[in-house]
This record gives sequence, structure tokens and C-alpha cells, in this order.
Amino acid sequence: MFGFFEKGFKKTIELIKSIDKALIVEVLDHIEKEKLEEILIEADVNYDLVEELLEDLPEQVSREDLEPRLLKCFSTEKIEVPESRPIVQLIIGVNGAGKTTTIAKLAHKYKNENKKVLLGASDTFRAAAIEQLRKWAEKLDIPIVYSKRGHDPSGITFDAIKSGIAKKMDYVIIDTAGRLHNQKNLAEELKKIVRVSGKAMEGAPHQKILIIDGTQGTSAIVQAQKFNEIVGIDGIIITKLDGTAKGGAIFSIAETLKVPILYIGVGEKPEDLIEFDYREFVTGLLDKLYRGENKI
Ligand SMILES: Nc1nc2c(ncn2[C@@H]2O[C@H](COP(=O)(O)OP(=O)(O)OP(=O)(O)O)[C@@H](O)[C@H]2O)c(=O)[nH]1
Ligand SMILES: [Mg+2]
Repeated sequence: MFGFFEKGFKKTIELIKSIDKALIVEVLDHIEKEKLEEILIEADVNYDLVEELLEDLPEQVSREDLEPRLLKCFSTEKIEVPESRPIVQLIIGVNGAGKTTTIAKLAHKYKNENKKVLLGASDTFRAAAIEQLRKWAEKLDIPIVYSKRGHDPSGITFDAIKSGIAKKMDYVIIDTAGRLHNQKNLAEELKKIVRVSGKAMEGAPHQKILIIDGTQGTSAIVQAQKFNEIVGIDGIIITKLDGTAKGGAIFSIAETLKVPILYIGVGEKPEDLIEFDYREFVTGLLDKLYRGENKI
């Protein structure tokens, strides 16, 4: 039975193995600091953070030394869940990050929990984007509010939220464009969507969720900070971790943004979404490093 870490971080585990097989197959009490440094940098933990994590530790680092430092990278806060329904989730992120696919995954998850979900196709920049979300809605058999390419995304957001209220939905999930004619347009549009959401329903959007492409490693952090400045982010989902050994970037992302990581995406299918628990993540990594595969 594979645990959370094995499922989500296959490539990162292979990378650790390739650096030193002993780490994966033997039970170790200590790991050389230099080796740890190499692993963390190779797994794309930002260099400054690696230095900080290992600062003042002895040359031979024990699990007990490392664990609290890794845990400290993560925000202990949970995303706020409002009492009122629907919960409006605004999905943002650069183009190609995996927004639309992640919306399908979330909708699939909520539906399996017997929750009612409605989608809003507020990426009106590309006709194909509306089509893509419509296809998912059809496949998952859930309602969607959409319009034509070029229509005002705030208007669609407004209509989607109003429809969600009228139909007594549990969730309204709003897709957005990752790219517009320029950065300023994108920022203005996102701000407007947020403003208009608040007019459709008090407190909406309740959860502004940033989608980050995990294959981009730490370079995604600068973009994430920009989105945070524009609208303020409540939670993060990191996608495409099935195809990358850059799983270590999670530490840098968490440490820089101080926003909870909610899920990770590990494939293109609706079920390829795993709830992220930072304690399990750290334990999984430490198990691989110190206790090997044959752990007792
Ligand atoms: N392997 C893998 N591929 C993914 C994952 N999430 C998304 N993808 C793929 O990444 C590509 C882009 O995903 P989209 O969901 O269209 O990304 P987007 O952010 O909506 O892109 P724009 O609408 O252009 O802004 C698609 O081919 C997805 O199938 C994941 O967790 N793993
Ligand atoms: Mg999209």
C-alpha cells in the first residue's frame, strides 16, 4: 500500500535514490550535512532556504534535528470555510498551470461527497477555454454558466454566483484566464472579478485559490507573489507533481507565501488530486531519507 508521499512524489523519491541508494534502502541514524544539502538543492528547494534549514546543525544530521526545521516552513493555519452556501472558489494562476483541469478535479471530489457544484467559465479570453470547461461539466454532469469568447468575465462570475445561490449549490467554482493582453489587464480583471463577486454574494469569493505548476519549481514563486499582491491568496494547489523531481519546491513555496497548500495534482484525470497534509509530507520525506524502504 503506497502512502501519500509515495503517490505524490514518485520522481522526487527517484531523485533521492539516484543521489544515494543507501538513503532509500538502509535505516540511517544520521545523514551527512553535505549530502542533505545536495538532495535538497537537487529537489529544487531554494538555495537560501537550504542554508537556513541546515544552519548550525552538526556535520551528521539526525532526523530529530531536521524535522522541526522542515515543519516550520509551513503555515499551521487552515483555509477558512464560511458557514454560508455556496462557497465561492476563485481559481487563479498563470496560463497552463492547470487551473481548468484542477477545477474538474475539485468538482469531481465534491460531487463524490454528495455536494452540489456549479462552474463559472470566466476565462473568456480564449474560446477554447470555455469549450474545455464545458466538456468537463458535461463529462462530470454538473451545471455550468458560460458565455461567448470576449464577454466580460465579471458578468459571468456574477451570473454564476447568482445561479449558485438560486440553485442552492454547495460550491461555485470560477475559472479565470491566466493570460491577457498584458499583465496590467490581468491584474485589473482579477480585481474586478473579486469586486463583482462581493456584489453577487457577501464575502465572495470566499476562497481565492492559486494554482501553481509544480514542474516550474521555485521559479513559480515570483508569479505566486504577484498574484498574492493583486488579490490575496487563501490557499494553494500545486499541480503536475507526477512529472517532476522538483517536489522540494513545496518548502520554498510554503515558506515564502505562508499560505496553506490544500491539494497536489498528480495526473490529468479528475481523480488525480490528493489532499495535502504538510505533516504527512515531512514525515514521508524523512521516512525515505532516514528509514529506507524496508522500514519496520
Ligand atoms: N501530468 C499532469 N498534467 C496536468 C496536471 N494538471 C494539469 N495538467 C495538464 O496541464 C495542461 C494545462 O492544464 P489546464 O488545466 O488547461 O491549465 P490552465 O491553467 O487552465 O491553462 P490556461 O487556461 O491556458 O490558463 C493540460 O494538458 C492538463 O492536462 C497534473 O497534475 N499532472
Ligand atoms: Mg484554463
